[in-house]
Amino acid sequence: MSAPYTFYTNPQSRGKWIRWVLEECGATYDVVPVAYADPQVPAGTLTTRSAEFLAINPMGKLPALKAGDTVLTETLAIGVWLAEQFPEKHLTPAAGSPERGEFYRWMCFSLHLEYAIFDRVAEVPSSEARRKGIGYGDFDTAFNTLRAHLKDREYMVGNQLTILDLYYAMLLARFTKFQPVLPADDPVLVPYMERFMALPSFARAMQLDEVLAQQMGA
Ligand SMILES: N[C@@H](CCC(=O)N[C@@H](CS)C(=O)NCC(=O)O)C(=O)O
Repeated sequence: MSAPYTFYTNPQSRGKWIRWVLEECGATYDVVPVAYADPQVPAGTLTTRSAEFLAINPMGKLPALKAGDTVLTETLAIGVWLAEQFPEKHLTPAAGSPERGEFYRWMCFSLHLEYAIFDRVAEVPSSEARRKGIGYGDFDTAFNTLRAHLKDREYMVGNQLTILDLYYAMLLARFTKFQPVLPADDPVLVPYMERFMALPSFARAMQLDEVLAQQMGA
């Protein structure tokens, strides 16, 4: 019998986080490796520009997840939905609860932070006019808001782990370690992030992606 989830990924993509979520949830899933479109890729390889993959995600972007006839794209949506498929793991606050409202708040905020980071990487200058219109305001205010929120807290929302902690941990890991636009010794963000990277599911997910990278020659 086939697994309930088909996971389209590349180990060098945001799919790394979905792998972590799948492992944290204890999900059973099939993996479909997708190479980035590149003239060097051998003919016949499934890539982000193959018709077969574009039928899954017309954006030609990874990751994607198939569950029965349903296709999900957008990393955060996939991860939150997966968390909801495993209610026994309690990775999302109860629907309608005040914590669920906070969960949505910090979920949307994380997407704005991502673009604050990309703008910083691209050296997009901040200005008062830009700050008024752009969702994250400016880089320093956005990250100081996150720091102030996390300063005396263990978790992003409420008093227990939610899927958002894993999302923020991965986001912060990427931008303190691999594309370092945030300080590697940030006294609030780094200890927060490291708490979740110590989960066994993180090591398992990274190990599985390492094996996949070797198989793909990625
Ligand atoms: N909004 C999408 C972004 C996905 C995305 O940009 N994926 C990158 C890898 S991390 C990708 O597939 N890039 C290949 C391309 O754009 O050709 C999400 O959150 O999943």
